[in-house]
Formats: sequence, C-alpha cells, structure tokens
Amino acid sequence: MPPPAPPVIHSAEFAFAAALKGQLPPTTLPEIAFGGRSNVGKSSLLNALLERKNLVRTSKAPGATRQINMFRIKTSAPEAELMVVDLPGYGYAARSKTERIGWGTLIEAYLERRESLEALVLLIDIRRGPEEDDRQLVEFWKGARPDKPILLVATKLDKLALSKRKPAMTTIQKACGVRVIGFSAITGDGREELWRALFLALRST
Ligand SMILES: Nc1nc2c(ncn2[C@@H]2O[C@H](COP(=O)(O)OP(=O)(O)OP(=O)(O)O)[C@@H](O)[C@H]2O)c(=O)[nH]1
Ligand SMILES: [Mg+2]
Repeated sequence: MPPPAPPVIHSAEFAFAAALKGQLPPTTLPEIAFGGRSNVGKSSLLNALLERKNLVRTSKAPGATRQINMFRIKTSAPEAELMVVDLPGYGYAARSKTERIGWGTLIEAYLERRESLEALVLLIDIRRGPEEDDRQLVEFWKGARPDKPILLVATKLDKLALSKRKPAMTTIQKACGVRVIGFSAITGDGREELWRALFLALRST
C-alpha cells in the first residue's frame, strides 16, 4: 500500500493541559508527543502541521509552553483520530532548579507511563544539532519504550542555506541513530513527509 498523503485536518482543538503534578485525562485516543529543547519550534511545528495559525501558543522567549498540552485531532484521507501532545521544552536555564527538576520528572513520567502514547517526535534545531540532553532523551525513550517509534525532526530548515541542510541532517542522524526529517514552520517544508511518518508510526504499533 502506498504511504498516505497528508490528510485533510477536519478538526483540531485544545483538549487538556496538565501542569506539574497535574492529572492527565483518561486515555481514549492514540497519542503522539512532540518534545525538544525550549524554543526549538515545537509549538510552531504543531500549528504548521495542523494548518492552524494560533491553535498552539508560540513565543520568541523560551519557556513559553509550561504545561503538557493536548490537542484532539480528526483527519480524513486517511481517516484518523488522535491526540497531539505539546511538551514543555527542556534546557531552559533561566528556570529555578526545583522547577527544572519538577518538569523533567513530569515529562519523564508521562513518556514512561502513558499507555496511549504511541510515538515520540523529538525536535532538534538544525543549526544547533543534538545536544547532551537531546541524546539523553533518545536513550531514555529507547530504554523505556523499546517497541515504540521515535522520530527526529530538524527544525527551522529555512534558517540554513540549502547546501548546508543535508550535511546538518546527516550529523543529527549519526549522533542519535534515528531517521531525521527536515522541517520549516515558515515554508511548510517537510510537512508532507512528517505526516507520512506519523501515520506509519501509528500503524506500526
Ligand atoms: N525561521 C523559523 N523560525 C521558527 C520556526 N519554528 C519556530 N520558529 C521561531 O522560533 C521561536 C520559538 O518557537 P516556538 O514554536 O514557540 O518554540 P517551542 O519549542 O514551542 O518553545 P517552548 O514552548 O518555549 O519550549 C519563535 O520565535 C518562532 O517563530 C521555523 O521553522 N523557522
Ligand atoms: Mg512551545
């Protein structure tokens, strides 16, 4: 069967926010989580992916997303219903130490125990490449969820000259041992490929 084309987004709506120690809603739909360093472009990618300008809050100042935010998505062609999860970014030094540890624990607990979580999409700024905490997250996922896929997305593709994109993506791929998709929330580059990979990930579990 050919891989599905990018779907029609029927509806995309905010469903739930869980703060530190907050309760998550009962699991009803398959979930895909989007994680990465603060300011890497998680919220922007979700808006671009879902073709909604302001569904997910973005910001120039790092640390904009301070909760686990869930969005309920319905698509057709192919028909699917899923939860897309915007995680708070890590590596934001301006937070207090207690706050950083608390958030780390919240995200780890979510990634490790959430039953309906089917895949992790890890975003890495194409200009920065993977840093220590990115590689740690890849290893954490492989250890905690050996049977579930992880996808890497190199963000802000538009900020790098065309000739430098491929080598930068290869560096990320080699460092993490996971396939990389290039993406730009500004131009929409990579949107189709990412959707294809997401549906494959959902199907493979
Ligand atoms: N040029 C360019 N800028 C981008 C792209 N994606 C995000 N940005 C910018 O990067 C900044 C951070 O984007 P967000 O989407 O808020 O990043 P985030 O990862 O959700 O950040 P936190 O919620 O703080 O963890 C904003 O100023 C965005 O406009 C992109 O593909 N290209
Ligand atoms: Mg955000």
